[in-house]
Amino acid sequence: MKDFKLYAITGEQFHPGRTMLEVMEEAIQGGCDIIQLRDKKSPKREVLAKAKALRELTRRYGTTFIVNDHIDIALAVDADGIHLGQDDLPLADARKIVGDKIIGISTHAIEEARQAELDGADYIGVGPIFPTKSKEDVVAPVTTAYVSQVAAEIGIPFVAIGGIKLHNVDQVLEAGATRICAISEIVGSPDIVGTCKSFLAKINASNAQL
Ligand code: TZP
Ligand code: MG
Repeated sequence: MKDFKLYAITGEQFHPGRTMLEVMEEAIQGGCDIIQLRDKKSPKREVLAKAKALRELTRRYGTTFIVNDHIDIALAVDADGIHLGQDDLPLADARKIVGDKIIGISTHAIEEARQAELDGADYIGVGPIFPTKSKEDVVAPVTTAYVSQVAAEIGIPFVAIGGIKLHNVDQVLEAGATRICAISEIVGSPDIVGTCKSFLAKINASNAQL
């Protein structure tokens, strides 16, 4: 897959009064190189409509587009990939369906990271690093110690997620992350472009030291 540094996920509850499309377009303009549609509440047809619109937007900008949970929707709109959790379809079965599309897997412990790499995941999510209100099925924060473990051991790309803000991202980067994912800090920002640029400046500065 094309490498990436800043990964934004939709979270419509964080921007009342603004449309998802305008918010995600600003995230792209700020430099996010992956956009994920994550909608666990809407009826499937509405998720499909959002996926179609986001596919159109991301195509226009050449931005990678990932759909959370719904493999069928990802295929229907020709998304670049899917993101799956530990309770979704197993990777080997998902791979049979999506072929060479990107498959990302959420992991919360090193055993899950090792398994995802073994099974052929294209990237893994590592989190939640810090407490977060953006995820309903609350998992205890994995802390930056898990980031360091993954950085030391895992060969495929990984992205840190969960409670990451401009004020705490340096800790995550210092622990070994080179890619950052956020929902609320990006889509809930009054200055999305500025927030993304600040994230990228920190990521780039940290990665330049490697
Ligand atoms: N997976 C692990 S933490 C999380 C997801 C989807 C939510 C991240 O949201 P935020 O607002 O950046 O904490
Ligand atoms: Mg899922």
